[in-house]
Amino acid sequence: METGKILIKRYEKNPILTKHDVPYPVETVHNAGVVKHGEQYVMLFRSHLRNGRSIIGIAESIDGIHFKVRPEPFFTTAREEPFASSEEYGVEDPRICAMDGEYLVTYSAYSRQGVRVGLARTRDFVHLERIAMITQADYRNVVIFPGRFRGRYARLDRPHSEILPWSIWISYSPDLIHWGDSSVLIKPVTYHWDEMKVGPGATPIRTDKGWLNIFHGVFRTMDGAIYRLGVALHDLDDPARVLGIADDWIVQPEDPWEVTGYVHNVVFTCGAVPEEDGTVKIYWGGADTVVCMGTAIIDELINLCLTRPRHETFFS
Ligand code: BMA
Repeated sequence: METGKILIKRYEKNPILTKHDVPYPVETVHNAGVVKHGEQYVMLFRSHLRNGRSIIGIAESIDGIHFKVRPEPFFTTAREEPFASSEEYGVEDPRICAMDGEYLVTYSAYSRQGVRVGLARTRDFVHLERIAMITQADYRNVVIFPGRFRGRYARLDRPHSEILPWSIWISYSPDLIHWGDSSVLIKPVTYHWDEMKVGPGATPIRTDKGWLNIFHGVFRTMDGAIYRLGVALHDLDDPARVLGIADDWIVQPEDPWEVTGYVHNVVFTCGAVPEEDGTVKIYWGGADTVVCMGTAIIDELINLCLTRPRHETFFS
């Protein structure tokens, strides 16, 4: 593959959603999970309130670009146990997985216990049923694969560790509630764009060559951290087998609303929608302040993983 080719075409009228599109008071509109539901694209997005805590809003669109935000948030901090005590500081960064006629929503839940990941389900994006907290403290970024592997569900997630830099792990579950058989798959690489941490981003996309995993990576500079997006390909039948992790990032903060905002120099994805024409719409938060969208050709992202893979791993 030609090196240096721009693989992501930013939508020319980015950002596609800002706080001014929201009919209730919020300070930001960012990290968004998006899925196709019937004829519509449904977006669940994170917003900061003026107390600094986050809630999840919902917006709908016919074309995946122009979204209309509903008058009320989709969900906020739970009022009842067993969820309330895990969500008292807010809910963040929703991911949506379409499976078996329903949508599984994973989100980060903050509380005095730390950060955990909650799982909820909806069939219609009207009623949301919380299922369980599916991690202990110090986990974020759970994306569930829209498929089963020898009868089990699989997810990517990102525990925090003082010893191993923030890395992407895989775990399995028979019932979506109890998870285990965990192993680490993708680690930061020293003096590389993801040296500080990596974490799952969008729900993995099934392709005929494998699962396309669009993740984020972070590099620490003297001016703070820079969040970028990268891609990896996982085996279709055995997602713990990583077929290739692209050496290059695919999106980095460049537009003014990605470089400057609530947290500067951030592009952060929670969702991407594959289209029938072989393209994918990737949604990312810009500077934790607005929602942006770009398109890519899925085969080009796969090629990047396979033809320009990183050879060095954290331990090599
Ligand atoms: C991460 C999360 C994301 C956020 C990113 C950049 O740790 O909090 O929600 O987009 O930092 O601030």
